[in-house]
Amino acid sequence: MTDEQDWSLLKEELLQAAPSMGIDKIGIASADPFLDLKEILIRHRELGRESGFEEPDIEKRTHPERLMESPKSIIAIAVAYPSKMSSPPKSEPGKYRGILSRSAWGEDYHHVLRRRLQRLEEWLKEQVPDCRTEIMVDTGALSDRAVAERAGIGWSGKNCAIITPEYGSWVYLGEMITDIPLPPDKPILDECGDCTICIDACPTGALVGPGQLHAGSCVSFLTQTKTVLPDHFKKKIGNRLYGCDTCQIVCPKNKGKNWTQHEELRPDPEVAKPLLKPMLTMSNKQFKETFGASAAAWRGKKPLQRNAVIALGNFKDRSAVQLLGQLLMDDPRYEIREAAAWSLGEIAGEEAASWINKAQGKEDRPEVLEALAKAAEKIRAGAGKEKS
Ligand code: B12
Ligand code: SF4
Ligand code: SF4
Repeated sequence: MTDEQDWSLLKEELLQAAPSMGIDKIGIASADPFLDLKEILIRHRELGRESGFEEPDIEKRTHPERLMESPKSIIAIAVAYPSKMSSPPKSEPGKYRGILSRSAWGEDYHHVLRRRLQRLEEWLKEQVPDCRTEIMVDTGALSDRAVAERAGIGWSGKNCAIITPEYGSWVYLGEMITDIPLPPDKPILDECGDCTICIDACPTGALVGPGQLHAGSCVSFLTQTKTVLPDHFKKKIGNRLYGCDTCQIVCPKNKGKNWTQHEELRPDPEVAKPLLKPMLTMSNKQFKETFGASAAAWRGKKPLQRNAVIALGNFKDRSAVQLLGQLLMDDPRYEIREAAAWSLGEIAGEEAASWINKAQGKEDRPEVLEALAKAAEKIRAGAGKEKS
């Protein structure tokens, strides 16, 4: 690398080369510390709004120089993904389906973006052989959104998403820190204006203010937990098996935006909207074969199965009672038995009541015993109402 090199020209060439690398948008951020974000992250933590999935070291999150010696710029990329299925299968009684969020359709975006960034890295090293680079997608220490915002990829919406004028918020983000001093871009204008549609539409009120998420109440987070979910959240999950798209679906900036140019990101409808009942009995092998390539697999089989059990309860699917009853009796995971007890209480009827009764004589986990008692009471109260 020499001082005489023309970095503006290299940037121009980089922008021109990006589409051939499968990158939809590219921008440059300076590698200066993210001091405003630091304040935000400290307050976010103090208010107990973190999800626990973030990098815990706030210094690392906000100081690129902690991640690479003498970084000079950060190349931010965005890759657009589909928001619509071309032929979505329909839920029908006895054949109800769950849904994965769009961010988990197609191949896991971590791999897709990493490949794009590796191509970019190869290209850069051809131009500047001794340059240093560090790639990050989601699991890196930096805030991908703060980098993208600074690099002019999009503005930070009230739904927290980075919204690009071209692709809406249906974009994955990634970045590369480098010691090449590429000239930085400017952030773009925030176009949310007076709109509050996303905040009003959030099913759990998790958007506690513009761009402020209480992660613990966000359905996307809840679907990714492995624990017993409070009953009021079980209702809110609906048939979501992984993630939540509500605050993006309602956003007017996403109207008519559906990006299908990347083949590997297109959904297989049977994976993105799978039948619920077969999920209850799937083996580890079947789980890997069906969901293993998706970003929805990172927490393993249990959360998806728990959410499928809950979805059947939300659909009040009578044809699932036998399967749920068997889970209640035999599944070694108490989180699954707890969800099955809840769902049987929602579905109600004599068959459900009989399974609950049977399980009450066998169960020893307090969480499940509590769910069984509530379900039995719910069914009794419902049956009483029907008679009167
Ligand atoms: C932890 C995490 C989660 C957590 C917490 C999300 C959150 N909003 O904090 C959970 C599990 C809930 C989650 C859910 C989702 N996630 Co997520 N998640 C992350 C992760 C790993 C860290 C995010 C983080 O640090 N949050 C803490 C907050 C405080 O910081 P931040 O969001 O990074 O920074 C912004 C805010 O601070 C905001 N802000 C703060 N104060 C204020 C005030 C105002 C007025 C405004 C306007 C903004 C604002 O400005 C910063 C810059 O935009 C990132 C990857 C990464 N390494 O950055 C992906 C990431 C943010 N997730 C992503 C996605 C796609 C999602 C989901 C849409 C998935 C889904 N369909 O279910 C949902 C969206 C939920 C939502 N409304 O945010 C994408 C976002 C892409 C985009 N276009 O914005 C990322 C960047 C992954 C990626 N590489 O593509 N996620
Ligand atoms: S992802 Fe769903 S639950 Fe989370 S903030 Fe958006 S609408 Fe609310
Ligand atoms: S719904 Fe409205 S307020 Fe929310 S992100 Fe979209 S434009 Fe901004």
